[in-house]
Amino acid sequence: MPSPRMTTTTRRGKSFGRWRLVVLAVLALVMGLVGASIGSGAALAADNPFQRGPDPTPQSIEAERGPFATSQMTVPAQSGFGGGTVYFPIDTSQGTFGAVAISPGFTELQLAISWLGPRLASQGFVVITIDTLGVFDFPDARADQLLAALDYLTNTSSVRNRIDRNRLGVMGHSMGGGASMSAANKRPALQAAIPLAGWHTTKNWSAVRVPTLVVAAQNDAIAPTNDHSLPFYNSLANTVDKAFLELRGAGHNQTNSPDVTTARFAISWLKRFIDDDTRYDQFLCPTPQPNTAISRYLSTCPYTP
Ligand code: 9J3
Repeated sequence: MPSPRMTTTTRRGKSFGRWRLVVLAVLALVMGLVGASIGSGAALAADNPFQRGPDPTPQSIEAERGPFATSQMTVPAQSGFGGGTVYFPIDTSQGTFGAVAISPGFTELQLAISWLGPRLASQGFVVITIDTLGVFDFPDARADQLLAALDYLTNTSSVRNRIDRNRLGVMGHSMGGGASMSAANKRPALQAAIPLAGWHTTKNWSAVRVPTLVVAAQNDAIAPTNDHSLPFYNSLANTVDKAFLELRGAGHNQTNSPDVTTARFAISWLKRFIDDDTRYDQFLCPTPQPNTAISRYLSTCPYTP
């Protein structure tokens, strides 16, 4: 015969079991709602506050223009760099954008890299293509000028409020590419560096911590791949997110006019590392195979989460 104490215990047990059922039902309902909202694009966008623009496709990263309408303005020569052109998305409804400064090479003016201005800005970046103080400036001087251009963009320019000062990158052609390596070395807070047919007397960039995409030209007689881009890439630590893209059949000046392969990978790299936008991982990893446009590709895929 059950003791009163056991009866009480049983009653409390039943009572607790009922409450537990209610609690579990409510929990299941809440988790179901949370799960449904995680599955929606809106919640994913909110998960990464830096994501800009619609889901990318192979067509969207190769297109002459991305989803953002852009405007541009001329910057007169400054104390730290020779002036340039700023290309920026007109839309201010999505928050700030990352920014990229781009330097031309030895004897070149910004015209050599101008095509990248609207091409990258229309994907959701503020871009400044610069002239250097002197067309004969060497890479380390160009590096200081890339950094001065970023400081101008974020501190002084009329588009400064459109820019997230913590999400900046550098690019450049030839000595401007060497400058990109040097700038990454000087300013580890940069989020991306992309030298194009880079040229620098320094081959050891093992101190660089900035995610770096090294773009080389297969038939480069001015900055031969094996003397510049490949040693740059190999010297970067394996713990750094990095890639090496060699453009098949290309000469030193391939990237001085619109190049779809360069655009495809540069856009993906800037999106992935300046915007932390993992929607672009699909274009970077697994390591792309050689094809009609790519003679060699090396990477440290998969990249840091
Ligand atoms: O910026 C470049 O095109 C590098 C050219 C070059 O060979 O410079 C040698 C002094």
